[in-house]
Amino acid sequence: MKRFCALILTATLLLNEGNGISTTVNELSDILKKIVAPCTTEQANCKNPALDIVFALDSSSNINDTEFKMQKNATKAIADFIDRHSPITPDGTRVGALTFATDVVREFELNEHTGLEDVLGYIYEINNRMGDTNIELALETAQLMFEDFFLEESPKLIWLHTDGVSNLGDPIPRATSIKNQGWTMCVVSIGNHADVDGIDDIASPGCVVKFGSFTEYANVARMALGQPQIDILG
Ligand SMILES: *[C@@H]1O[C@H](CO)[C@@H](O)[C@H](O)[C@H]1NC(C)=O
Ligand SMILES: CC(=O)N[C@H]1CO[C@H](CO)[C@@H](O)[C@@H]1O
Repeated sequence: MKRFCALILTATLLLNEGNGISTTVNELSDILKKIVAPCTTEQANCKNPALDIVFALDSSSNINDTEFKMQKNATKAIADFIDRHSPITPDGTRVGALTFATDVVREFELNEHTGLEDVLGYIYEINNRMGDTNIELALETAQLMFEDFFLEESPKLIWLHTDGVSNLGDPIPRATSIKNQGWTMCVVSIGNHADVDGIDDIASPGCVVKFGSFTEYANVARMALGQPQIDILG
């Protein structure tokens, strides 16, 4: 009980970081559960599906190395959360990752790492780069990553991070076509954005999460997983 109260207190304190309204631990975990574990307790013969997930990490110039590390830490916590509900196995959930700046690097493919530890290790190895914020190309590449190792039966999720508004091309038509295929687009928005509407147009309904900083995102993601907060200095 004491621990539970401490958790609520920390969650409330976290809300005050940054100026916008941040996503809470409960909200983040509800959003993730709805996607990765759609079965409710009332559904007797429901089996949570194996998913295909592509993490898109923003590595544009305005993200420094500390922030990029926090972005990776948060991504690892999200991967861990997903694995608990929908295990990453050779026949189960598959995870790929890309980084985007002016260009895009396919960091690892959906068929490359078939266990949580491997996925976490390879997320850790991803390097920060430099450049603009090309969300359009990130989405196009994520779509290709699904198509190159296509599994009809697995629901698709793009978990895209960005700390800025896309400044190369228009991502909305691509996002719309992805959503029209029945795939889910979630956007993690970091910082205080003028163009919040743009982000809402990219994301699937109800799948925008917002944090004042990458550290806050990492802390909320870890708390959703039931892990202690990280040292801010990392
Ligand atoms: C990185 O950015 C964060 C947030 O803007 C800032 O607090 C931190 O001092 C920066 N770190 C470095 C090493 O520049
Ligand atoms: C930069 C940073 O805070 N890294 C942390 C990420 O999470 C692991 C545990 O999963 C910590 O050990 C790192 O210090």
